[in-house]
Amino acid sequence: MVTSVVMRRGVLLAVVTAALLTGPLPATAQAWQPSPAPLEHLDRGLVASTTAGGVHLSWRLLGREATGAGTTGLRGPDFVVYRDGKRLATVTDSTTYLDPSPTAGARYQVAPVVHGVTLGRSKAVTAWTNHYHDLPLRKPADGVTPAGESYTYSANDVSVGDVDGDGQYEYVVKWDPSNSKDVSQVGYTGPVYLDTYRFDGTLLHRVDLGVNIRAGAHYTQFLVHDFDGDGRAELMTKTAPGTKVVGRDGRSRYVTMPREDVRAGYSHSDDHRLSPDGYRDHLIGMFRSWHAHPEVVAGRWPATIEQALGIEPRYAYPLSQQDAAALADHFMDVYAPSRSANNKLRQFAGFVVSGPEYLTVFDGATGRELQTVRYEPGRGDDGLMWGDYAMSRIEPGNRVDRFLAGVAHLDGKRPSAIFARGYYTRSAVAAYDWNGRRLTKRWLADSGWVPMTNPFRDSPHGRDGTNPSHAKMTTQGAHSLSVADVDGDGRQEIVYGGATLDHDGSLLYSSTGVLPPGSADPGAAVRVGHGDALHVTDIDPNRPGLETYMVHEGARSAPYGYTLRDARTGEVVYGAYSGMDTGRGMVGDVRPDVPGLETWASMPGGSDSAGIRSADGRQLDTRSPGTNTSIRWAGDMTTQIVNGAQDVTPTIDDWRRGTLLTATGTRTNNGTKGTPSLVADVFGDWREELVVRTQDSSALRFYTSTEPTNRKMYTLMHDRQYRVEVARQQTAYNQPSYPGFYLASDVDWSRVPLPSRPRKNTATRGDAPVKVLVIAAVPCPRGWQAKFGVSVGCSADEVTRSRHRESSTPS
Ligand SMILES: [Ca+2]
Ligand SMILES: [Ca+2]
Ligand SMILES: [Ca+2]
Ligand SMILES: [Ca+2]
Repeated sequence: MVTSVVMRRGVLLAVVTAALLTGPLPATAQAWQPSPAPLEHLDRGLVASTTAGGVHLSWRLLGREATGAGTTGLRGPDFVVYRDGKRLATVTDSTTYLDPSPTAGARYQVAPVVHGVTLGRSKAVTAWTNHYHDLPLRKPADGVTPAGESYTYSANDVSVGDVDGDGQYEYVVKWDPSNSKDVSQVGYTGPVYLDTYRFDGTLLHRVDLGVNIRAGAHYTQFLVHDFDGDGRAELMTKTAPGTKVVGRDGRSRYVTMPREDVRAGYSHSDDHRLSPDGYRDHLIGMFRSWHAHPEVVAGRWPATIEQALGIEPRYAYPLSQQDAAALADHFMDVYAPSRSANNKLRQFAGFVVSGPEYLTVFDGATGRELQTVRYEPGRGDDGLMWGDYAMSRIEPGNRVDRFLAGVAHLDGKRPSAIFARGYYTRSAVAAYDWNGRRLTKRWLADSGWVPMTNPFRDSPHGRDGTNPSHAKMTTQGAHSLSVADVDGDGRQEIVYGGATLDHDGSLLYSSTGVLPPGSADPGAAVRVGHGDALHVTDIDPNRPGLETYMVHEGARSAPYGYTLRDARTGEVVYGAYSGMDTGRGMVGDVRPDVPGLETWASMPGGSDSAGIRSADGRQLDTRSPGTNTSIRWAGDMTTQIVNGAQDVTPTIDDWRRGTLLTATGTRTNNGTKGTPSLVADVFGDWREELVVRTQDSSALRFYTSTEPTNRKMYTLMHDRQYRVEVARQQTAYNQPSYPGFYLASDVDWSRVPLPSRPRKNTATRGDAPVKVLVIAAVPCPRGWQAKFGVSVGCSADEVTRSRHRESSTPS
């Protein structure tokens, strides 16, 4: 079957075989690999930085410009470099150039040369006055909490998207108050703001999340991505009553509350933050309704609070206000401290455990609210059902308020937004599609509640949830998530720590291991379990497919301190028991003399140091590099590490060569995590920029690598996995972003996928090849792909603009 598409006077006219329009798609058509999503439309990304040796220029090779493999990089257009309109050089083997004798105020441009024809020049740029660029920020005013504590702001995580469709990224900056909290820490926080800036520092809008969203790494996960394919990125995040946007006109507008919430008496002036007295009242209310709790009614929980707390019967049920108050006081002053001296519930303040929870899509350019829906799943309670009262550490508002977010091409075509809640016990992941008009839920993968016999004394971690299809998702999630096509069918999966959700939301696998001698329960088969660091890419190019490297927190209850697993099956390739919380781990090409990416984990205690391991598990060194985050900085495609945390100046360090950059005057974020605001290929060549805040948060500082390179590679943002990994970098404990293929110093260029050529479908299909005409240059009009089926693709590409290109769908 042939689908042909012609372009006439700028209007797309589709002439499609009648069967496609009038009848159901033939079986073979339904088995076709989905058309890949259009590549993000990016401009040339030319930047010029001033170095000791001259002006260093760096620009993008776009995904569709790469035409094949060479010896040190991909083939593609040569580039002519212009200075003040005059031809300066032609660059063939990279997308960088050093002008050794620059003139003051010179304007640089580059233009690709395709088949001997010089195509359009990029926008002209002048050199930065330094080797870095500062984007000035508008720091929010200091504030004071209801408890009288003052707080200030510093710039925190950053995400990027082209919000206005001009091919240049804008920067969404999360402002973190100095009193932001981990979910286990009590106290009030200042509100969180999300600012959107142009690269020149123009503030487009500010989202003020308001008092009902607590500040901290686990609360606000913000997605910046073009979800509807109109070429402009949206902003999606969890919101609440009181969330408003301040636009460029200075006017502020609240998000839209569902009518039923307005009728129920909620308003944007609500303050649901608990005071210590408020928490006592909350507990009294919880106890007063104990007899009616579904778990009590069902006989799964003790019938009385006294039974649950292990004390003699004292009161009649339903509890009176007075009796419930007496029990609440007993709980806070006697029972809780008896479980742990750290249980200081009289000081419990600042948490939000009631009130509506929303998810809002904002227009990226204006901040206009596009749609607000209820956040799914809702908290249900203050954490009681989530096990927050069950363990020795009583921490209401903890497990219930663990949020993650990401972007995934679940259908192989359009990106969906992923918003998750919970990973220690109940674990739920929701996928949403935004089509420009409406948010629709694609699926909700939910483990269901983890059953307990007594919510005040139990060990719910590692126990199956009550939803049979996703029961084994529990306790596997990490403090981040990864998105990768682990089974090679063109559709991306959600790697939820130790478990992976298939593109349709079904549970692909949940990894387990056997507890070794010396562990909590030798011989038992248990989940690999939660961990703080997660990396998914082709770590070992000699093994088929992608691998997952993760560290695990379960100590003596976890079969491994770290694992390298087959990302398709979840089976452990190698790993080691640690018996303690193994908190950090990283992968990267730090030993170019050894094939594959190396792996290393922090195994506290000294003698049990994991050191550096090769991709196939051989120990290469007993020492290991840092674990805060990695960066692609060197010209030879090895991996460097960003070091520095808290008040330490960040550095970029190479395992063999030492410090390559000291980012004087800047700081990393998130305390000991020491994460930059962003590490991503946001402009210039394929290398990653280091984006950090200045020490006083007056600016975001961009460092771009000026190390010489002879590697020619398209922008990593044109790799689908890398792009969505950047979108999720901000989530909770920031993790590096990886492409969906092996990319390191010993890369086999013939195995680097070319975005201009659809990849072979590795799934077994057995269908005959089908001719498909792909139109380059025009983003698919909304709904167009759905209308004409999977056989038609559109893309944006400035070089092949207005050309028709024929390609063959993979068989
Ligand atoms: Ca833009
Ligand atoms: Ca959009
Ligand atoms: Ca897949
Ligand atoms: Ca592999």
